[in-house]
Formats: sequence, structure tokens, C-alpha cells
Amino acid sequence: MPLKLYHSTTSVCAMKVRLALEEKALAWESELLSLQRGDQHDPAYLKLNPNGVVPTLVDEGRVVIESTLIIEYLDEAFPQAPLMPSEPYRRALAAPISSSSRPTSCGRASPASPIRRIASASAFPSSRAWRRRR
Ligand SMILES: N[C@@H](CCC(=O)N[C@@H](CS)C(=O)NCC(=O)O)C(=O)O
Repeated sequence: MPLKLYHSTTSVCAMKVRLALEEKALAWESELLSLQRGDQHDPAYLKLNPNGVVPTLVDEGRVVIESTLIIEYLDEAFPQAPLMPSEPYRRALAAPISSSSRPTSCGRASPASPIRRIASASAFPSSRAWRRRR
């Protein structure tokens, strides 16, 4: 059973999970919600994500919420193409990038933060690949 991602086109939190799925080349099924229409408040969706926000990942019936936790889950559950370096010092250097996109700061990275620099980089093949598919 493929991974299922509940997401929306306008959500940066959902976008970072899609980037992780693409980087790891994982097959996934799309459940596209319209935040404008209020799909996130649908009682059936609230059973999966009581916070009424996207993204939500379902893996073999197991529900994972919170974008950063979803990415960490994916990286541990599917070790191919790891998102984090294995060498401890390099992991330490990468940690601020990961922590600046923690759930509480989703979409609120400061102008100087590493995640913002990465997001504004011109070469972002994974997001382009995702857009091409839609
Ligand atoms: N901490 C959550 C935040 C999720 C979140 O705020 N998602 C926004 C889109 S980026 C959302 O679904 N908003 C819908 C609403 O507020 O009604 C995460 O990182 O997954």
C-alpha cells in the first residue's frame, strides 16, 4: 500500500514533505485538500489530524502529523537516499536547517535562516519535478 499524503497546493508545510518524498523517490498517493474550501475542517479529516491542518501522512493505516515529524519518520522508515548526513559533524551542521523548519516555525523562518536561503535557491529540481507532474 503506497504512502498517502493529505496536502494542499498552498501549504509550505505540505510542500516540504513533498520535497522529502521526491528526494527519497518514494511512491505516494495524493489526497489534495482545498484549504480555501475548508476541507481541513471535514469531520473525517479531523479524525486523522485533530489540528485541522495539512500535511498528514498515512503509512499502512498509521497516521503521522506535523510536517517535520513526518519528514523525520520518512527518513527513518525508508533509509534509502537519507536526507541527513551520517557523519556526526555534518549532522550537527545540518541540524539548524532542520530545526528552522520545525512545526512551530513552519513558514516563519527568519530572512537569514538557512532554510530560507535554501528555499530561495534557483536550482530546486524536486519542486519543479513535482509541479510538472500536476
Ligand atoms: N505545525 C504544522 C503546521 C501545519 C499548518 O499550519 N498547515 C497550514 C498550511 S501551511 C494549514 O493547514 N492551515 C489550514 C488552516 O489554518 O485552516 C506542521 O508543520 O505540519
